[in-house]
Amino acid sequence: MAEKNLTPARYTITAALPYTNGPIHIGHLAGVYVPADIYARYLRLTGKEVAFVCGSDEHGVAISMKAKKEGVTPKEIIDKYHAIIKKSFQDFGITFDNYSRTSAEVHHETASDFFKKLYEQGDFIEETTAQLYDEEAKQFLADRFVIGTCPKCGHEEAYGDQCENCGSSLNATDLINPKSTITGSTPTTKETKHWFLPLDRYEGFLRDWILEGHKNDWKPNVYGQCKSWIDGGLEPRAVTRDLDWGIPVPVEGGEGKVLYVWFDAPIGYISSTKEWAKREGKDWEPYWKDKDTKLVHFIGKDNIVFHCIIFPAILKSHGGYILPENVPANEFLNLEGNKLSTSKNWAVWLHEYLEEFPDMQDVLRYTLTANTPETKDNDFTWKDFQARNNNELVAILGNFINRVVVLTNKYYDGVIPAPSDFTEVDQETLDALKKYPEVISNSLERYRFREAAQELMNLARLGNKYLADEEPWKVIKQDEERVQTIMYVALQIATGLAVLSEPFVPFTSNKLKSILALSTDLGWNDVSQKESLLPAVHKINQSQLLFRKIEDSEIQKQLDKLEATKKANENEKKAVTPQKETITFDDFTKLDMRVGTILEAEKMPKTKKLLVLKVDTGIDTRTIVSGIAESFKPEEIIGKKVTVLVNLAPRPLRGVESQGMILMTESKEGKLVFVNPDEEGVGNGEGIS
Ligand code: B3M
Ligand code: ZN
Repeated sequence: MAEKNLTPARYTITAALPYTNGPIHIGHLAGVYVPADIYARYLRLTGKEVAFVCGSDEHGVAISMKAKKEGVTPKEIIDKYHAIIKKSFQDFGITFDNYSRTSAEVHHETASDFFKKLYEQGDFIEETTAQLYDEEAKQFLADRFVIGTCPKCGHEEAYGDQCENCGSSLNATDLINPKSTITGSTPTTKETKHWFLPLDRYEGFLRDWILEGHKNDWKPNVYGQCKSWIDGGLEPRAVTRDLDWGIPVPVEGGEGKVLYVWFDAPIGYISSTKEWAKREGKDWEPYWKDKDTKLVHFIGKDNIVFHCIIFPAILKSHGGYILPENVPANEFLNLEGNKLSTSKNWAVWLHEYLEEFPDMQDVLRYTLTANTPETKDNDFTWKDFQARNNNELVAILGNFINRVVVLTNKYYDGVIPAPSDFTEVDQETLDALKKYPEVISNSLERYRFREAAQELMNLARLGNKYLADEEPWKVIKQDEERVQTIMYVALQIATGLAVLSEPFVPFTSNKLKSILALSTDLGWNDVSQKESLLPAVHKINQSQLLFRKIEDSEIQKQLDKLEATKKANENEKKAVTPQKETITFDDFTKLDMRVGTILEAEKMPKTKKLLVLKVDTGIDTRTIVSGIAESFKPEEIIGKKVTVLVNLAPRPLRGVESQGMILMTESKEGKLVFVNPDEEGVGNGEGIS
């Protein structure tokens, strides 16, 4: 039975290692990195010893595929995206104690040592089996090199190692109707040796550790997935691959093979901790081997099987390691009602957001926290982003702070006034303030980040209500002493917000601390324990706006950007419509295509799409009706050279006989364009062959 760590000596917090096959988007942030950072910041503020580690996941087929697609080497791909990802995390205020990368030497060593230990202990099954093979590409097909129908849930684009729809871990040979993603061909099979982790042998351990030990404290979505896999029957999983990119298999017979990326990647957390400890002059082992360490993995739901079943089995096999106390996996975030997609560019990319909304990291942090997909998939909309900013950050938090600071400077030149006797309301308000560290802690300790952020906003609401009820701007006229007490109480709330907001909106918290000239590093629990957070005679600085209003035009610009992406994707799909049936050369020679010039153009009355054109075809001047009115104004195409199919049988269109066809195609944005011999010197009547 798992012993619950009531007062951990230290915390090891891990965040899923992002693949370096693309930048970070809001789905990654909402699901993993913002919650993990909030939790790590909060723990540090409560005085806990924390190792918050992450790094780039640089092996695996996803990298090889991206490299093939971009015509570069995998090394070039990982170097490009490792740098982009690492910088964007830094700029966004994600406070990893270490951000490493799995191409680092320390990781190759650590992962190889893990494999060798399990190999020497005889924990693997060494077996030659028939694996999927692409005869055209002369390559074994594993992981993302093959897609097919998931045998568990029927999802038609499951990968060789995992189904992202139901999260199941798969063997490629499990897929129904597999297709190579390299050539599109149907794979054959070919014998090859691999090393298998016999997950079935860990059933007893997993039942006890998870199904018994964590039935009350793991999130239902996580517990439920683990239960269904364990009840569904665990099978041996290959932990090596026939690939040329990855960590070479470090044992006899491993030539030309590498470690399966999901064998090495989670060990990357340990490597990153080692790298950090070495730099800080600390010992890494207590963070991974001491039972008084609390280990928490922050991941998305598609990584549950690897973090709750496979990696713990590897740690258990190796021996001497602690197991995760919790794996609070989140569900997925969608964007404007559609699934986020790197390949379709349907995303809000972090590095682009930081360019387009400079110094507004906290608006995105707060909006993503408010929409964390904790128990079910959730949706990010730009309208909600604007509303969260304008109606909560500006109107509640920003407004309260601004009033407190402006009035303190106006009445007392920024010097905190000494309070006289507190009224009952004053005392109730101060007592309520002192409860907030515990209120927010309760939410955070249960990984309820949305709830925690709303409780923080409730503290700002408390401040606004207190000022609105006490009305210092009116009372000042008849009772100056009373106002001193009112402003003193309000300033304590403002200081409480400066401290408790740091995990959620750290950039704002820093700004607020400098406005309040807060020198001491007040801790989380000081807000409930200290008699006075901001003592009388302390002098604060001038007010500065914490947030600015976001205008409709800024949101519209983002929506237009997504609309253009949607159109491009539709055209991408359209552009690959299957080729028509083959025709003979004789068929082709029947087409008589000539260069023509548009002499006249006018809209066809009562239609949206049709223009009536007069075209000089070099043979004659004829009328042609063309469905281009939504892409061109009549006046803008007079004189335009065009390609005309002149021997198309005439046909009546809305009462006008059209004698031919002008050849058009469509741009990625969905606009019609002329198939156009616009070069100089091409005369009308020229045949087009
Ligand atoms: N690279 C991220 C993903 O599956 C994967 C996480 C590894 S955590 C060890 O999208
Ligand atoms: Zn599935």
